[in-house]
Amino acid sequence: MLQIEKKFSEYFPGQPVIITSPGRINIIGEHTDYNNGYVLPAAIDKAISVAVNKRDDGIIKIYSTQYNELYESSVAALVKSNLNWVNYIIGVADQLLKKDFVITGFNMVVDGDVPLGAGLSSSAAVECAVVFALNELFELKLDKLEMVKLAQKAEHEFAGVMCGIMDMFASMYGKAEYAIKLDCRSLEYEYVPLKLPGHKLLLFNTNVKHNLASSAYNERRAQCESGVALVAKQIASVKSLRDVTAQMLEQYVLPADELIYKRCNYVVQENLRLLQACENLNKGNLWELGKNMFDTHRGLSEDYEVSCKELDLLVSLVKNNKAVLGARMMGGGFGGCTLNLVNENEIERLVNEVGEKYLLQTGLSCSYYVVAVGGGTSVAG
Ligand code: GAF
Repeated sequence: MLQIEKKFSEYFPGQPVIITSPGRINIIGEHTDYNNGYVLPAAIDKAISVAVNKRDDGIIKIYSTQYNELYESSVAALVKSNLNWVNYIIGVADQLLKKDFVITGFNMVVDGDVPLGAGLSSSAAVECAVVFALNELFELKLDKLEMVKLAQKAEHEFAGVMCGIMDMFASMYGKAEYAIKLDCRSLEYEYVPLKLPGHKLLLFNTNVKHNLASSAYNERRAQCESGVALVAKQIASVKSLRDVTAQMLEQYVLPADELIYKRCNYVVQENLRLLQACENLNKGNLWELGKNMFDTHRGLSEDYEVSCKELDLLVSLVKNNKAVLGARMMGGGFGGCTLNLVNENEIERLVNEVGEKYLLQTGLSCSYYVVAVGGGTSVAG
């Protein structure tokens, strides 16, 4: 019996279905998803699981093993909870109800090993697990893309972060050993083999999450939209930064607003960089791929300004290390993890060295994880 099944039987009667949904990394393509650009995420071998069965009395009961808290509400009276973790779950139920699906109540246990607040999308993993579970339980017949969109909307409305589609897409569509090259404009995607002979992807967790994260995220999104509006005044066919070139930015945005120019130029360059990075990955040019990652970090830190001193420190500590091909902050920013492409024989030495220096300079210890790329949301077992 799985651990989560045992927990479920302590709290609820009956047999549950169990769904697991992974966290994600992103090789490159940061802050491009809500600008209709490209991303290159992959699902990881750390996941959120939910065990769930149906009730017929209109009641929802949820127990979180990570928080050791029990939540209860009636389906008819779902409102935002002051238990933050709950909102990612009932936000999904709320979206289903808004689409007129009938949810008669459920019992649920949530568990998982995606580190929370580490920028590995534990929230998207929860949302995908829940929408997948409720789809199974109530036979809603939603396809994967519908579930992804619904999970994203739940995050917008119940968590208040105007996130793009990347995290949910990666969690739902993940495939072992592959990254997903997703075009966020057309939603066409392609699995790209993540062949890194002799190398591994290593995450360093700053173990900080600055408060600014969600307000700054929404602000960056608005700044990109302002840039698009400035270009669209001149070229009506422009709908997003995906339709904008560096030259258009220089011509129409730079004279009007330097800060907006900096933000938009980062996004335009990042899309180009992702295409180069995919080519480098396909050709096995790992040093070049690593260089793309360092360039992305510079852009995120200096132009998009979503990094923080802890992330910058972790990148600078590995920058001239021969064992590290590339490193960058990953995800929304203001904390969480850096992603490092490293020589697999040097990992132990590297983590000791970086850990010591990070502690010395910040007073914090950093955790690390060697990432394996796993499959997407599915029924467990
Ligand atoms: C967060 C968001 F949820 C994603 O949609 C994406 O924008 C990412 O930040 C930055 O690339 O993870």
